[in-house]
Amino acid sequence: MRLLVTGGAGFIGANFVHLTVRDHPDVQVTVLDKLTYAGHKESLAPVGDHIEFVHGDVADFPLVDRLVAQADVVVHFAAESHNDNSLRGPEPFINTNIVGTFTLLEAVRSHGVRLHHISTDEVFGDLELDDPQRFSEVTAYNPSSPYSASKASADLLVRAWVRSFGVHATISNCSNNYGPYQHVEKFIPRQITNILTGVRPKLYGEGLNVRDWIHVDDHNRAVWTILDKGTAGETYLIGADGEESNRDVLALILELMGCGADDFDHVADRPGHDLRYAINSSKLRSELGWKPEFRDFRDGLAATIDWYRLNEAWWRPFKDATERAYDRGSQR
Ligand code: NAD
Ligand code: TDX
Repeated sequence: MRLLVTGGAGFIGANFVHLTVRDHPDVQVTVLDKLTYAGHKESLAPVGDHIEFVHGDVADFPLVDRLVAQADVVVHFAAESHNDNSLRGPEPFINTNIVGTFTLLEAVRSHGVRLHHISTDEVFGDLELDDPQRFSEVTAYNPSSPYSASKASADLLVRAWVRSFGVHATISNCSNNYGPYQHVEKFIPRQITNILTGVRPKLYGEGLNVRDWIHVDDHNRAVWTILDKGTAGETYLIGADGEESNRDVLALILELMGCGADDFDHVADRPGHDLRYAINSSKLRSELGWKPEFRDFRDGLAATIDWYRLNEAWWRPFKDATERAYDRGSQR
């Protein structure tokens, strides 16, 4: 199989390429990545000899058309992915997440190539803390931020291309990922690398917001399950029953890293901050037989902390610029 992976130099995409090279050695992988501030070729160094890397934009139609023509399957991770950036400057989110997905859809339509589109639970908006319902495949779209609105737009384009043009596509909406190679702008790596560089961790507001954490390898194994067994036109939600408040996650990081329970700062809350995400992944589990392998969040988090301790050479070059961008944006 010839597999085109967009955004393969980012956090989830790079972990997906590692998993693919390890578990599916018969698959020929080409990565298309623009290497924005969030893309790092170094994240692909361990598998560099086993893949082809193309530096380019998913919204560049001639390039995408040529690469898609040479592929059997496309897995589409490329995106602007950070909510705080989408509040500071939404334009790249429209270009990459919406126009980029449109570009890819036109190419897979023209060449009859299968597409798996990677999306997020944020398209559904948020839940009350005590809501007994979780997000499922039938939950209505209600995105809150420019980022989540752009991902929702992309999902709707995929659905329309399936229905109107018979494009062979599947969609997955996953909850918050953690693990190695995640950019230090994101909550968990930001706090770990703050502690490692002597900066106090930053908790937005009171930290009562809940995220549904899943290890990135469990997400990527679910994507492979959908590639192997999923039905064209279907959407699958991916989650590992990992709900935690931000306050509790930070408390665990502080404990695991030997800090005091109060060694952090409360900072201004994110405007429009979604309160709670929670995924019901029973369709993926019952129809396709997937289940997560990381069952203990504490163990997964401890392993992630170790990875950041051991891989300072990977994150150090962009740590200071990330914190400066936070300083420029607001109190955060
Ligand atoms: P990331 O920001 O770490 O990586 C994104 C990658 O896409 C980078 O390598 C970047 O260079 C590349 N890219 C950006 N614009 C591009 C363009 N125009 N053309 C080609 N490449 C481009 O993001 P991530 O956290 O790995 O997220 C990957 C996907 O998973 C995204 O679609 C995101 O919406 C989705 N997702 C993320 C999470 C999460 O918790 N991080 C959860 C659910 C879904
Ligand atoms: O310094 C921080 N302090 C803090 O309290 C940061 C960076 C975040 N937070 C809070 C905001 C969120 O409630 O932590 C939570 C997680 O924040 P992010 O890591 O920015 O993730 P989130 O906004 O939940 O979105 C993530 O999950 C869904 C990914 O970034 C998206 O790409 C994905 O679609």
